[in-house]
Amino acid sequence: MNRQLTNQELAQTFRYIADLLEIKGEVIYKILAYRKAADSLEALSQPASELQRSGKLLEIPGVGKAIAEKMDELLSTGHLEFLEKLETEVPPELVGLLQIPEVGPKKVALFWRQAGVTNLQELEAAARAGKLRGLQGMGEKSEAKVLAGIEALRRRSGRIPLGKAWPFVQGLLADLRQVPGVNAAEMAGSLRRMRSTVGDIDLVAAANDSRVVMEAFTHHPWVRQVVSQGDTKASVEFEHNLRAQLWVHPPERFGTALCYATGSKDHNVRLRELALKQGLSLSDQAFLRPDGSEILCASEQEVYAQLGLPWIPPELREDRGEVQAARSGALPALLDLGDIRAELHSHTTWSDGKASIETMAEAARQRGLKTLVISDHSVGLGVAGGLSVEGLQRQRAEIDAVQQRLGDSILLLQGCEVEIRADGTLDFPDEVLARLDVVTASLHTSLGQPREQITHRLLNAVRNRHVDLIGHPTGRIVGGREGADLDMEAVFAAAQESGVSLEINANPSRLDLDDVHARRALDLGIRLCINTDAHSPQELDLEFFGVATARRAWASAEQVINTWEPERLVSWFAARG
Ligand code: DGT
Ligand code: CA
Ligand code: ZN
Repeated sequence: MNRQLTNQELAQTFRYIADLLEIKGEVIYKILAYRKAADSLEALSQPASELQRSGKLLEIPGVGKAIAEKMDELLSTGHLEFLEKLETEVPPELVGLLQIPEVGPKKVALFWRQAGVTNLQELEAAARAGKLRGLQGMGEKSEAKVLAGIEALRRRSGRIPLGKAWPFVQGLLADLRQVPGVNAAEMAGSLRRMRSTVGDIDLVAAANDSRVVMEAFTHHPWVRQVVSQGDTKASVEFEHNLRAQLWVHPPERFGTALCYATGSKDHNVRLRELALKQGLSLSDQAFLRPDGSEILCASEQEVYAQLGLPWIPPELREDRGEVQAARSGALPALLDLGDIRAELHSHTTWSDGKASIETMAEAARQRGLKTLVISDHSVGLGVAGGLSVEGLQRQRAEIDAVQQRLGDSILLLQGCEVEIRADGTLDFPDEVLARLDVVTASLHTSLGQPREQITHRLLNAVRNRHVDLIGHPTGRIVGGREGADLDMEAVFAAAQESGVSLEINANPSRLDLDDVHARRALDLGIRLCINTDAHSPQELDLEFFGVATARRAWASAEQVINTWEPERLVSWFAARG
């Protein structure tokens, strides 16, 4: 694989080295140097490979001679001798143990050196056999804690957030596409359907000789373990329990294979029912006529056409009425990322954002946006350095100045992400809200309040006539905490009445509203907005995940206010007061 490593991949490698060194017991400043280099790589606006070509790796902040040499070797050869040697000294799977709550590098080293533990299974076995309690500084209690931590880790890593799986798979697919003889390689399964979490990763490749692809896949440098390997299907495991399977089929059958592997299972069942009605059989292996001859479908379009259907976008394939809609020509005209014209929720250095108003505005403009709402936190969210009333006034002056410099290439509006306090009041009085162009109200604190109380609290914000948007309405964190215990039907009813727009927060760790709530809101005629809540220029790219969630909710462009031109947005906000 001679694809250039990305900054992200280099950073991952350096973090991994730092973890191994820490378990090994290396001096701390070396460990910190690798982590610092990883941070710098992630913040770099230019690919490290470009800096390498111009001999400028040392210009990366925090990168000294030793690390620059390693970067150079990684970028040139894809390998690192130092790391390969280190992996023979410290068992690589020990790094995974650092994920266990309250288990740090010192403990891992102890389990390794004194109990011979080299991976999670062995640690669990040792703990269950009572072999940890006798180790230095350990006792029965701390042994039990390790077991509880392992269980917590298992629960947590059951499903992988979309935001982790998606970028990971882009690298994997790019590598597979470079394998000689590979015609196409695509993601399938829940990942292609853009579910907020995925159980495992499904991939489909088209190639006449499957062996070469299988070999490349099972020997990919990220693979930790090959779980199974057959002629047309292989299954592997990466770090952090991430599993992937790859199906390989000849190009003329790629459409059938991709369609099957994309699922969902229930969608496939519907398709098979339709096939049966026509005397056809549709399975993971092939699409067959009654006489047993095969219908070859190179593309998914051909599969659907055989069944008398238009192609159905993967995000809809959940058996939520899409097959029926396809049959009656009633599939929605789904929103596309290209329809998005505005970002209505972003942060700057005026609160906890990382970039200035001007940098954010420039980044938004470069991404083709025509409206950017600057919506820093209000003072109530102390941890985020929120704005006071006086701060808002000074910020308005800076927004005006940046607007002047940028001319009419992009419209900047002053918003504010106003705290909904624990007692349900908003952080600012109405006359302050009235002066803002856009008001977003969000819950960030006391999310554990009982249902009636927290619902009432949110309803107060929904019904305030100055509030335009409700940010990440439930407060859920994907793979983390559940949303607040809200009576969503009451929230929707109030939103319907007040005309407020509910957000799909596009950050993949939120995706809030989720697809099901968003669809319900749309059915009730509530307008949605899809916002990145960007705290840096790069985060503006997260819109993609929000749009995917909206597509899963059957959203059309018209139903999402971010598709509107500046004039229409301005008059809509103005009309709301
Ligand atoms: P996940 O991984 O739990 O997030 O969900 P999926 O949808 O990726 O499901 P997975 O990985 O078990 O299987 C991938 C695809 O393979 C699935 O979307 C449809 C297809 N598939 C798997 N098992 C069956 C089955 O028993 N019947 C049918 N018709 N299709 C199946
Ligand atoms: Ca899957
Ligand atoms: Zn925000």
